Amino acid sequence: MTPGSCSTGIHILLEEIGLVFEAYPLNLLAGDQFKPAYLAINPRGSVPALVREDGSVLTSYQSIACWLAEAYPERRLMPEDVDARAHVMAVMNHAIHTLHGEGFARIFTTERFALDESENAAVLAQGRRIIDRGFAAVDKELAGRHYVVEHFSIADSALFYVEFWADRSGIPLPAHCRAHYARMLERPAVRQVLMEEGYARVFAH
Ligand SMILES: N[C@@H](CCC(=O)N[C@@H](CS)C(=O)NCC(=O)O)C(=O)O
Repeated sequence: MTPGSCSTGIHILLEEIGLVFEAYPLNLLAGDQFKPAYLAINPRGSVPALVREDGSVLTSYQSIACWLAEAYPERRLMPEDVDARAHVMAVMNHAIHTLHGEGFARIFTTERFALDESENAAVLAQGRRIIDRGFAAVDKELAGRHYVVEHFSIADSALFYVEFWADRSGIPLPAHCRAHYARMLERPAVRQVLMEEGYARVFAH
């Protein structure tokens, strides 16, 4: 895991379930994810990765989240209803692929998208457009709801980490996303994770 990264969403799920686990922080800016010791765990060189008790490894947000939901069904991280499950997958993938992978990735790792420095401003603007449109789309789906579906699910922790990035980056969230973010910040597991990851000040506002 890396504090304040997408692994924060998985960290929240682990705390919501109440699992006992050890966290190994990676410094992404220093390139820890490309060191052989980590590539041996996750050849894709990204966080999150989860090493299970039998030593087997799960990588990628979605696979870890889905496995946790299946392995600890009593926690109801996935709804039973088939349509609600499909909606959870749709919103989770939207947060991870569109908002994170296409939007925030352009803000945080501009150099990976720009052919040279002259394109930086255009890439940043494109990232911001994708983020604004992406949140506007989720906002409609959140209208009249406390969470993505009737109760907290694996989609909410994914949506939370991109809302958290918006907050940290000064990107205004539309009303329903803002309310969802505030609701998430009230959850004890979310507060605990942010404290552990060094973001106690988030509660100041
Ligand atoms: N789609 C991936 C996204 C993972 C990802 O992009 N993680 C970022 C941190 S938020 C990362 O490890 N970046 C390191 C790098 O790209 O060098 C997933 O589902 O896990």
